[in-house]
Amino acid sequence: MRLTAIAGGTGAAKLLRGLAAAVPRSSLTVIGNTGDDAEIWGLHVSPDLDTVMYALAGRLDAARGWGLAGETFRCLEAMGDLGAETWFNLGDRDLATHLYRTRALREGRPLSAVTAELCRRLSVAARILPMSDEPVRTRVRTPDGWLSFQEYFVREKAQVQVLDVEYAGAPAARPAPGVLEAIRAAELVVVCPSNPVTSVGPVLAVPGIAEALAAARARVVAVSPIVGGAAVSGPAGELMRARGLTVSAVGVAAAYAPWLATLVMDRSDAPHAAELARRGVKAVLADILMTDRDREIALARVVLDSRGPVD
Ligand code: FO1
Repeated sequence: MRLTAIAGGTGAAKLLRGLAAAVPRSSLTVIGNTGDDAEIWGLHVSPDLDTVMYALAGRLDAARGWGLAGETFRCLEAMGDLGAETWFNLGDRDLATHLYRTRALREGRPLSAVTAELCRRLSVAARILPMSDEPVRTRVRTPDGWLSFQEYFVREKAQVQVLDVEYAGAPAARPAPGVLEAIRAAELVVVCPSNPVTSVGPVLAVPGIAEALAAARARVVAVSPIVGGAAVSGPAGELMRARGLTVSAVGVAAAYAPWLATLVMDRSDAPHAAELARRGVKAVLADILMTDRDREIALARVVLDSRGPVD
């Protein structure tokens, strides 16, 4: 079965690990968010692409949910000694990925080609595509002005008020090679349990991607990142409010209208099923907290079972 997933970082990585355990890895294409990409110490960092890549390579740090397992931070310490900014924790081995990527980009190679090369080197059999080879940057407006996503999320620990969110560069960006084809050819499209505003939103902001989802012959199934009235992790709630979305399964479905067919959501959200049905979205109830590998696989199976003819 050809499976195409739209993914942010940590939450997506867990579901993708589950899916990769349940289907042949070569049948899985991941369209990754690059709105979080940042330049740190002159290096191009693609946190969501790397989180997914490391997870599928079996090398993701389990406790942090980003970066490499067994990482050290000696270079970060040394950069601090030199007076450089150290709020973004680049690990010593992770640095190799950013050095490799940055050099290749400076040689003029597109991000999609560099990502494919990194995946090959790390023996990742799934295909990971950046949403676009052109820069799209998520920016957050606060009472003190605009911040890049990483300034908001890591430096400010998401503790500042969010007034607005924008995807700078999106109108001029084109989907990376293979993105539209992967959506068209998929037998199932999965929107991972990622932040609808800052992880999936940038992907949908690239002209042509939302249209391809609306025209897809495959059923589009999303997994909710919201349980009750709060995000499973991170600032998704605050960001959804800033975009005028209610913080609930219904708000997630609204973010993905009109192409969402099925929303896999927590059992405790069963009362929202009727409202989703009115909006043409089928609710599937499941245990959506992926606290261990068995639960990742179990949720992946629920997602795979939810495919079928659109009714
Ligand atoms: N997240 C943090 O909360 N603090 C960090 O210092 C941090 C460093 C970092 C380095 C490389 C990388 O690939 C990811 C990193 N992340 C860090 C995660 C990242 O900021 C976010 O999880 C994503 O951008 C949101 O999906």
